[in-house]
Amino acid sequence: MPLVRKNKRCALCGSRSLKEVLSLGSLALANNFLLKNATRMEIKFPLSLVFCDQCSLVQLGHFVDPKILFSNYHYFSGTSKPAERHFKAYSALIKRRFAQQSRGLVIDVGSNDGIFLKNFRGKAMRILGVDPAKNVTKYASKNGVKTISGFFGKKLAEKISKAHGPASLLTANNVLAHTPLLNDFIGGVRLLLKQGGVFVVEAQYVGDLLEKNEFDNIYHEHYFYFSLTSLMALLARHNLRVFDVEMVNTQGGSLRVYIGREEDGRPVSERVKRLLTEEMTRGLDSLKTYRSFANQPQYLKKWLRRFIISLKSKGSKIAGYGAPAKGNTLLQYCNLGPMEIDYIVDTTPIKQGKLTPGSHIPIFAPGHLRKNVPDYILILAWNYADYIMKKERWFSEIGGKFIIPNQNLINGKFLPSPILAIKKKNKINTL
Ligand code: DWN
Repeated sequence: MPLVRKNKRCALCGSRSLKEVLSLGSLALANNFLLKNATRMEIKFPLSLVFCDQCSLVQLGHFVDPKILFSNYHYFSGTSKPAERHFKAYSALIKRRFAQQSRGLVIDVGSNDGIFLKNFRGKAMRILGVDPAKNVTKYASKNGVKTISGFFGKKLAEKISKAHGPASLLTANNVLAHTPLLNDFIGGVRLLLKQGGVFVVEAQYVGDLLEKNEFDNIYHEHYFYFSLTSLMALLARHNLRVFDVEMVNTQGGSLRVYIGREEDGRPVSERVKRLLTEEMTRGLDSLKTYRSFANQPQYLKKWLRRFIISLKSKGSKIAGYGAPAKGNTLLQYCNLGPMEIDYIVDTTPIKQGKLTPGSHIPIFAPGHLRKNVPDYILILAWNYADYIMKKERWFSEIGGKFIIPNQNLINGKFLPSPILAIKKKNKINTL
């Protein structure tokens, strides 16, 4: 695959009828953190969304080669305590609801550092991770999770089935959006899933992206932005049936979708029917809906830039909290660099000492914050804002202020200026 290619045919249904929805310009890769002397070689790639009016799948206008994105990866799920908690609760729910399947071969595709699978360890359980990022999966073995390195698809599924047998429980958490060969991936799932087996997918929800203006969740790793409608269109092509769905609040709002083989005939829950109806009502199957979202990002860009620059003009020091991939879309799109954001702190060792992609802001370990106390903290990992503001409440107690970038949008209406969040007695007040 070339470094980057224009997406000319829908990755789900093959239609050429892809309509541009929005463009965020050309940005550096969101997880390509730089050593200080490497800024000159940095490449930027076009970042835009297109909509397939045949199957309603929202997808990127250009696909960057996944080998560049995922072979040496900077994202370790285990560096976020709330993520640890989420996957522990999620695995407990799965073990309760699908006890029999959890006693068979459990495979997690995109298993990262084993944060989810490690909760399935136990004498009767056979667990197997699959992930292409060798620099991350070596940490999985420390979690007692055996991992096969590689990009999942039919070929690897066949190999795994031959060596380990079919999977009774297959999961893919924040993975489906990251694999450009969607049909090969789901074809591999179909091949590997045992009769009566269950496939569970967690994926960021395009409905939340639109409603909460979470445009910073758009970056080159996320080739696709799923609705239940588009996900079901994909699964139906492989005789797989969604039998239940729930909304979860990770990553700004995600779908958790429960899937079985068509011939197993699992009854479809009311929640599936309700969400499909809601998506029709909201027009998630119509180009107009996405086109009307297109001007939201620039609105937030205008306010956030103006707000941050006004603070800097008064001599304020501003630190970023967390160096998430989403933060690198936000910073680049809003043109915020080291002149505006003095530094960023992040718990991920591999990110510390480097610069953020595109915006080139220095990243330090969390301890740097107390030695260089800022006036404001811009929470770039806003999906963990409550946890972060609680953990760093010393900062608001000394009069520091948190800025949560995407909470300007309250019930679909923009506040006249970015929200200044001060946690007082667990209530966010705006100034
Ligand atoms: O889809 C994806 C999600 C699941 O994870 C991947 N494409 C890449 C990645 O996206 P992200 O980087 O936006 O994910 P997070 O989980 O929002 O990243 C949080 C970042 O913030 C991490 O670098 C860890 C850091 N962090 C921190 O420094 N202090 C997080 C917490 C909770 C903290 O207290």
